[in-house]
Amino acid sequence: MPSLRGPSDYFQEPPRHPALRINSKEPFNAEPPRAALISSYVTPVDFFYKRNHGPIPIVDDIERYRVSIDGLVKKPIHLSMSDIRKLPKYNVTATLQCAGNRRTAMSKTRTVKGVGWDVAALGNAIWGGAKLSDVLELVGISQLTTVTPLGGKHVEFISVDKCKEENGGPYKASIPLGQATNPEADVLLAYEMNGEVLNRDHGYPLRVVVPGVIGARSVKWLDRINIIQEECQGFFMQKDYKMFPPSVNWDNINWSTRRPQMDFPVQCAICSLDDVDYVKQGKITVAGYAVSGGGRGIERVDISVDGGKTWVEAQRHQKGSDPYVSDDMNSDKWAWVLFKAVVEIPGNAEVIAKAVDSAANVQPENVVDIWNLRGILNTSWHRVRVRNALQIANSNL
Ligand SMILES: Nc1nc2c(c(=O)[nH]1)N[C@H]1C(S)=C(S)[C@@H](COP(=O)(O)O)O[C@H]1N2
Ligand SMILES: [Mo]
Repeated sequence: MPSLRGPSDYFQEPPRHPALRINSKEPFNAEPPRAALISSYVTPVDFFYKRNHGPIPIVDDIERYRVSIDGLVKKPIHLSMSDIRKLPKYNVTATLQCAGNRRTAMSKTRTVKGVGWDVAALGNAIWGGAKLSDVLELVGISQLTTVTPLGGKHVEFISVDKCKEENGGPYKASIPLGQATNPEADVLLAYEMNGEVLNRDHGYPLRVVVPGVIGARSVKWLDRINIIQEECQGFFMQKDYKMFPPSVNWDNINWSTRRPQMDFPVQCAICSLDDVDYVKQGKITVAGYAVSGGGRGIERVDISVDGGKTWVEAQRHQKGSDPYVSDDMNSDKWAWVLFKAVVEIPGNAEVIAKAVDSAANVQPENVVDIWNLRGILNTSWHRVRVRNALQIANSNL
């Protein structure tokens, strides 16, 4: 069995890159600087955001590590890492995004509860592992099953970590059985990230990756897969990561009225500029990422330098240059695209980016319209202010 530590034990955290911006130390929550995030199409593990709800567990005896699959199945089993490695291995390029990405900007209109994130609580990695649909076949659940003979309709993932929100119990989440058994949904039990063994921060030895869905459902440090009738009743499914309307506050909230958030909506952010940035008058490069959930690709990204009156279309980074976007949309349907536009800055300006996905969904214009008390899914148009460096310099004379 993995050795477990208590919720206040943060004395054996793994080493982390010093360039990460730390939003909370215990539990460790950090994101890379904006510019570093878009310096490569595949995010290096060191720069990949880290989102935890407790200390990083230590699974030190890999030979004895087992994942159990039980619940509403006829024959529960225990799988070792070598059992999982024997299954066909898939490499899926998928962007993982925390539902809290861009929360800090949302809290500026009205206070929200949650870890403050800038625009980099996401990353794009090549996840290597077994498909959950293949794993479930080992317990007699065939592809595209939505309900098992024993009434199982959801697949719950239970971790080995310990979180205060679960009163010291493990982090957990679930997805519908139909998604878990659909090979096209590409849900993985991943043991590799960017071709390397998954590291402790990201879920060593095994994590779930649910492409196109908010990061909260991609459970790290997997201990158990439980086939259940109703969706997981854990804190992070029922009392967190739900999208409420702007009228709901902490006095009138009724958690059971909403579903747990799954797919994330269309999102983009400018990463080549900080808010506020000082630039010389003239042409500047506006670059960033765009991504949508549910396997919807990005159709285009629009850039404005006049508050949204006029727009120009951004280019995707070309294949062959680094970073690139695959021509084969199918293989990268879960991944972000990196965009770039060269625009003329009139002086002091607000630079705006908004993305459109393959279903023609567009980001909302204003953050107030999607404000919610947990501060999730801030996908409003991304705005950064630029100031004319020369004007500022002259005014100081
Ligand atoms: N066991 C466990 N899994 C977890 C979490 C956690 O705290 N414990 N955090 C979730 C959240 S909210 C996100 S956004 C992603 C972050 O994954 P990363 O740290 O690999 O970027 O992991 C998810 N899986
Ligand atoms: Mo998250």
